[in-house]
Amino acid sequence: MPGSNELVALAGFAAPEAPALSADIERVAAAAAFRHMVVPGGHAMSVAMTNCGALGWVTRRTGYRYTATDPETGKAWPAMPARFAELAARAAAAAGFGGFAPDACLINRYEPGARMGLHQDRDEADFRQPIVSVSLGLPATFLWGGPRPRDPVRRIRLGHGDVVVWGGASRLFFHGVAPLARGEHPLTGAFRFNLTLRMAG
Ligand code: MD6
Ligand code: FE
Repeated sequence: MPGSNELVALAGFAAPEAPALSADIERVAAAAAFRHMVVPGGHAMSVAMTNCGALGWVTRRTGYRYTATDPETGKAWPAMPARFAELAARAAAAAGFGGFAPDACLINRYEPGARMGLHQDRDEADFRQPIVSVSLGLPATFLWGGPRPRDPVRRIRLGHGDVVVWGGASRLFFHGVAPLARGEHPLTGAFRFNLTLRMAG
C-alpha cells in the first residue's frame, strides 16, 4: 500500500499509553529542558520546545536546523524513548507508510495563548518520509492549509491521544496551531504537548 497523500487522523490512537508517554516527556525534559527558542526574526516562540533522538530541531537567530547536540548544554539530545519510535512506526503503517524509523522527535509544549503560525516543515533530508504527530493534554485547533501560504485553511480539533500522519503530496502543506485555550487536563494540567516524529537525517 502506498502512503496516503492526505492528512490521516487517528483519533485516540495514543490514548492507552498517554500516561507512559507523559512520563517519558518528563524524563526527556529533565535532561534537556523546555525552552522558548528564538526565530530568525528575533522574537522568542510562544511554544516551548525540547527534543529527543539522534537529531533535534532548533531555531536560532541564524536559522533553523537539526543538530546532534543541545545548544544550551553542548550534550547529545536525550535518547528517543523506544515507546515513541514504536508508536510512530505503528501510526505511520496505519497510514500506509511502512518502515518508518524516526531519528528525531521535537516536543512542543503549549501554555494557554501559545500558538504556532502557518509554516512548512522543510528542514528534513527526505520529503518522501511522512511526519507523525501525537497530541497530549489540552485540545488544540490545528490549522491545515495547502501548498501555498494563502491557501484556505481547515480547522481540525486535535485532542488528547490523537495522532495525525502526513506525507506524500501533502508533506509540504502549510499548517499551524491556533492560540491554545485555557483549561485543565487530568494528565497534563494547563498544557498541551505535541510530539512530532521525523526521519530527519
Ligand atoms: C503542533 N505541529 O501540533 C504543531 N508539523 O503542535 C506541527 O507543526 C507539525 O503536527 C509537521 C507535522 C506534524 C505536525
Ligand atoms: Fe510543523
